[in-house]
Amino acid sequence: MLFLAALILVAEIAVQAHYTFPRLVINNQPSPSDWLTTRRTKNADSKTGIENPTSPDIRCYQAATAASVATIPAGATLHYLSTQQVNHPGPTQYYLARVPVGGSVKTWDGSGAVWFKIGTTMPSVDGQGQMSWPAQNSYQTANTTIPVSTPSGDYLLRVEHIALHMAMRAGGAQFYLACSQVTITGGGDGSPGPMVAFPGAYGRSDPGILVDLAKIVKAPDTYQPPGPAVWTG
Ligand SMILES: [Cu+2]
Repeated sequence: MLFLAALILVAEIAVQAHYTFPRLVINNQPSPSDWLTTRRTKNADSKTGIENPTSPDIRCYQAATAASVATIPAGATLHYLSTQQVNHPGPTQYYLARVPVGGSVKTWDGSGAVWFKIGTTMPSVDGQGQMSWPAQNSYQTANTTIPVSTPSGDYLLRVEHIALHMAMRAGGAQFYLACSQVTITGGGDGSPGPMVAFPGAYGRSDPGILVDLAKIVKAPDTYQPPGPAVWTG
């Protein structure tokens, strides 16, 4: 009986596999160490996700600011390394928020309606009816691109993966996220938007957060990622 209980516990831990994103990878060049340009998250050790999308933690899940700032050329492709396999089904999304005049990317908290979305992902379903999401089950997040017309300057970059395996009940979706301190160089004169605030962008009952994947698997194009439309530049 004890043996069986231990087996079940091991199975649950193996299935849970929560994750964090401590390293930004820019044009295939990973940051040399964890939490160097990415702000250490409260779940750095526990790996626990956020289940309340209106919590203040939904912005950056931040425990501390980071020592350094990453330089990203506009047009660059990026992703994050993950501490565990990103095994849960769900979208990966990226946001940017420009540091206001007089602020510092090393200290600014990202408050206000200042965030715009630059990337999201959608599911696909194969001939056997198996659903998958970009980068699912790999040790990194899906790629995104910094639009070439993004104005040069200092930004917070926010990555999130939304785990939807429990999302058929309210409060069941899990948010895994982090923010990095970045300087975008060689940018353009685009006008990013629409702008949203975190918290504020998401509600518990948004169609992409309270969602039954058994329905999405029959019509993957109907999935609606939460938050604003992607700004493509
Ligand atoms: Cu998990």
